[in-house]
Amino acid sequence: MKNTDILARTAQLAHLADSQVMDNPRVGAVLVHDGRVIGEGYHQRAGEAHAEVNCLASVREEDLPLIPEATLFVSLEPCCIKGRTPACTGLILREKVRKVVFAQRDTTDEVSGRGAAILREAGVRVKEYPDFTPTELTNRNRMIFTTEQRPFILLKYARSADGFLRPKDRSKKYWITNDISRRLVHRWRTATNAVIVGARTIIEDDPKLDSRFFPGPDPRPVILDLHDRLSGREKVFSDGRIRPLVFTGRRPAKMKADTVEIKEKDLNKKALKKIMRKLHELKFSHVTVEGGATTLEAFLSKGLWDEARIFTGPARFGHGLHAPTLPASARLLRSDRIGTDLLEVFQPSRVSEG
Ligand code: AOF
Ligand code: ZN
Repeated sequence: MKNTDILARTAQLAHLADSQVMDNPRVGAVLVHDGRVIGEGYHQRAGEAHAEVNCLASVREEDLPLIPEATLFVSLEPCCIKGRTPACTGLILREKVRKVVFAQRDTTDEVSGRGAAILREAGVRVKEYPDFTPTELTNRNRMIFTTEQRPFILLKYARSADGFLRPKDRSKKYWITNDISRRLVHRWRTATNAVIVGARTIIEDDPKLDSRFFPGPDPRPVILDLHDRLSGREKVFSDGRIRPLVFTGRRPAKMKADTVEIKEKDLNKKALKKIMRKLHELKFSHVTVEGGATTLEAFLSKGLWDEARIFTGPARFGHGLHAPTLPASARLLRSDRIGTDLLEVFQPSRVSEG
């Protein structure tokens, strides 16, 4: 097997990680002895084991003596600093791995090139493939997080067949999408760090904003309550498994949540900047804005979005609250039928890949 074929497997493994890696890169590792894979692993969660650690931990007892004769393939240069976890170079030397093949250099200053140098100085044979860049390793979340100092922003909403977010008569119960779409949304929620909504959505829909219809972690509810309208008795504060984060003008706010004071009374540039700074500080590399109209419009009008997923259900409301419109320059990436619903995925016109 060619080295790049095995690196392709490390990339596949890296790709299994979701946004729980937070600001860390996605990384996969494979240990090969004499053409046979004896270990595999990937980095799953910020602050937890790196790919190399999980890979070496997966080696079966009877294969342990083979480690010094095996080659460790990693999609990223092994780290040489003690971050939230110990340095992988230390582990590699301790386990007496003598051959390492990796694809990309770590972009972290203290690691870039040094991880490889430390291994070489200790007598490990190291081979790099900097030109190996399969799509699984392109990590837009991380790129946006590091270059723009904000998370990747996904917009998600559902509209009626005639373009409304909700009917005029709010007393009537209404539902736009079907159960499969709803489960899909919960699945997406397991792969995002936060679900952002305006206070009005909390008051009118009283959602829990969790991912109970799909196995996986819940996102953190982030609520924009610039007009201090929440009472603290809404479901998201009592039923939720994750403590919400509320941006509010009131301080201290009486609710079971962490609060960030915000003076602006509407979602202008300054307010959005403050919100982004906080999300970046929390190391959120992926967030989802789920509504309502005002909140979605604010992000859209400032061009602050990276992808939009829009459901269109079969119901017609006739009158109501209009769904936001994407700029004419938005590009349709995909369009899928989900039973009675249509799901369309858009990107802003210019998207840098990375
Ligand atoms: C690796 N293997 O699987 C990952 C690496 O704070 P920590 O402990 O997670 O360490 C962060 C550093 O490790 C940083 O340089 C980041 O780019 C790198 N991530 N390194 O050897 C892995 N996820
Ligand atoms: Zn590491």
